[in-house]
Amino acid sequence: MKMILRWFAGGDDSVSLKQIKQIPGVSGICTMLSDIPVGEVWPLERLMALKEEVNSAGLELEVIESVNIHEDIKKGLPTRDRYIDNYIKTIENLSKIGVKCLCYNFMPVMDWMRSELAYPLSDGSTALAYDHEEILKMNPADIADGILSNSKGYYMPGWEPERMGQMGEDIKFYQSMSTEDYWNNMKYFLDAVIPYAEKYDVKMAIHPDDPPFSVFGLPKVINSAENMRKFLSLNTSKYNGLTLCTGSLGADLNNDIPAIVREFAAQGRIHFAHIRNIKHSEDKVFTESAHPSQCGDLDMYEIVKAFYDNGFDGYIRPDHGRMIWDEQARPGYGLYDRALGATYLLGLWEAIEKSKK
Ligand code: DNO
Repeated sequence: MKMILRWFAGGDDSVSLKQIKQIPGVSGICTMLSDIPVGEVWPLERLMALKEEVNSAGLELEVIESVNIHEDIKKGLPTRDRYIDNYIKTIENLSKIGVKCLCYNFMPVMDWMRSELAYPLSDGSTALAYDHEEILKMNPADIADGILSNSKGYYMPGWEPERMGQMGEDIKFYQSMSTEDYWNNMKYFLDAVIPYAEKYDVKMAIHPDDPPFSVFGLPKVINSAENMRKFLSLNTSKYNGLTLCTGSLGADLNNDIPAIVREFAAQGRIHFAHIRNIKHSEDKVFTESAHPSQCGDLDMYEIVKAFYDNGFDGYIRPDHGRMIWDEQARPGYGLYDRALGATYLLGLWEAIEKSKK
């Protein structure tokens, strides 16, 4: 297992590589080139410079999060082949700089979604929060505005402003698409890309839908054990795997996260884990919380143990943190709470490991 942190390249992060290097036990980072338009090839020279920057801070760059998927692929349009070819060229370039794992998602139109980015918690910190009723009262453009205008000027992953103008039309398109067609488009993508992921030794790790239930009638597919089983059976290569995000899946109270981890880790199909905790006040209403079990609904000991017991040898990152100690940073991605999260998760891992000896 390797513990990493998400870092935003190109001067778009309040957190420095030097600070990340000083978190005990963190060996590397995951990042992305957020200025390359979705669907275009990531140039090798840019990737080599990125690797040099990360390595010279004493950190590894073995994970990319994310190379986003062009909507034409998700829609199954004839133009998808051009974007799939570009995706394959990007995988080849990533392999040349030593990337081993590629996190991506297959969510239609919008990536993750929250109703608030700075919800006040009782300890005086703020956190990302979700309230389904609130979301349904807004229209998608308002949600995009809310996220982009509260991002404190940082790029918000998955919410590229240039795509937002298209949102209304895209949503209509997906509302009239059957979920089965959506699965077929996913299989088409996997069957085209996975052989190259194998060839270049880059493990593909899909991120679950966040939230894991439908909003605005959009198809949601990576949201439960049953659907993840279906996803993994679409293409049975080990290179077709999962980013197991505990907070995304945990937003559906029916998901038993330790059981899900046990099942898919034992099959060697989890390549990357995003570990965070959330606290529900009612169904589909939750705030993100600090990582420890006592702060949220998820039992982090059972989750980490499920990874350990099933031989997980991929990457883990503490996921979103609260904003604490007056930090000014990208919502969810400050330094302090994520550093506490990494330390806590590493502590659990060490205790579980030593208890077995
Ligand atoms: C949000 C992240 C997501 C995630 C993508 C993976 O903070 O968890 O944007 O990176 O869904 O493609």
